[in-house]
Amino acid sequence: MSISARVAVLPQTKGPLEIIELDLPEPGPYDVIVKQYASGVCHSQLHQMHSPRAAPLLLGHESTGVVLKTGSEVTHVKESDTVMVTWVPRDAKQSSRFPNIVNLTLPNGTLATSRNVFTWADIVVADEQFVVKVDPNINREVTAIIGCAVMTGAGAVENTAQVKSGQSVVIFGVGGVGLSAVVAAKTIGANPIIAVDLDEEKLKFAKRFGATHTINAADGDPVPKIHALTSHKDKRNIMGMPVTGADFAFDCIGRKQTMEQIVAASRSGFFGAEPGGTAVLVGVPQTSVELNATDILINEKKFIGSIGGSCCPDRDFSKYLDWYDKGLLDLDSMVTERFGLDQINEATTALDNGEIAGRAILVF
Ligand code: PAD
Ligand code: ZN
Repeated sequence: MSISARVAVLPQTKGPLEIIELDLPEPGPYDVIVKQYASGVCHSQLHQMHSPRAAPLLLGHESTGVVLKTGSEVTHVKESDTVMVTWVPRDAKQSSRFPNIVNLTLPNGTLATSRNVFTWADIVVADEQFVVKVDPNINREVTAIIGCAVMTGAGAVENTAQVKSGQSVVIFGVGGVGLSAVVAAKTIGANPIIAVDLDEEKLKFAKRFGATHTINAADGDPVPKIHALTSHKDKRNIMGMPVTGADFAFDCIGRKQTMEQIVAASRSGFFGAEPGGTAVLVGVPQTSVELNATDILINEKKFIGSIGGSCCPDRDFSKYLDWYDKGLLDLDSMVTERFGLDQINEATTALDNGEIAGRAILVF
């Protein structure tokens, strides 16, 4: 018997998301059908909503749920297992198969597409590579944001940048992703941990998660203030000047201005002894960027990207659940708003207006 689901669909032309009831297809050999407990609302979906599209879109890419049905080739989960749905393959190093991208035929015959998964629905179908088995005793709501926000922010710090204890970090943009970067920096023992945002309330909030200093970029250029907080008086750069700047500067926004600021905020090299700092792009850019090539060259700085926090969900999600259990990752505070599926347009509008202090979730 087919399974009926209520799914948020973004029409191809402008307009709000619509909740459409439809019958899900029978799972293909590698598919899993998941009844959902909760899903996060990520800024990446806003980027998709504001971009032109070739077809109606299915959105959302982090959730918790329980398995209802599996395809014939699925072996790592079975009916009634507790799982998380995410958008990074759970063990890409082991699996040579590229995961299926899920599309659904709407009742009017139109094909609605997803980038890989969709989680803004009460029941979803996803490739098994995007379905991670977790302990059945997890908190079923707030842990939904591990599937993107935590993986992306914490993973950027731990996996991509490999920040070490005592190193200095600055994190631009302390929304769901940036706060998770702050938590990982604190857990690793980075110091100082400087949060930069335009919103004073979000900066205060970031201190609760481990930011040691905050800078409101609405008050002027944050870069000189970052340099003032990160000086290495005994080290010299190529110009013979004392070295200042962060070992790692993370952009969890993706605007042209912040992508340029993370390079300027990174420290120069210790001339002849150690290369310069690393600017890590996490926010999804909507423009290209002009890099100061001389600064990168003479100061031996690096500009790198981090996608999905370079995470391996099968390995990393249980670790983040452990951080939550130990009180290191306070998801109960980080999830600041809850909406029902029928309130999806309210949820996305609130995120767009900067009204979500941490991360919003949909609860089914
Ligand atoms: P969010 O809207 O919750 O947070 C963004 C934060 O940036 C807010 O607190 C804003 O106030 C702040 N901000 C905006 N402009 C500035 C500025 N000029 N200077 C300082 N602060 C500013 O978003 P989110 O945390 O859900 O997502 C953040 C970005 O990360 C977004 O671009 C999203 O698409 C991207 C993302 N990337 C990946 C990846 O794999 N790289 C994964 C998930 C999300
Ligand atoms: Zn996301």
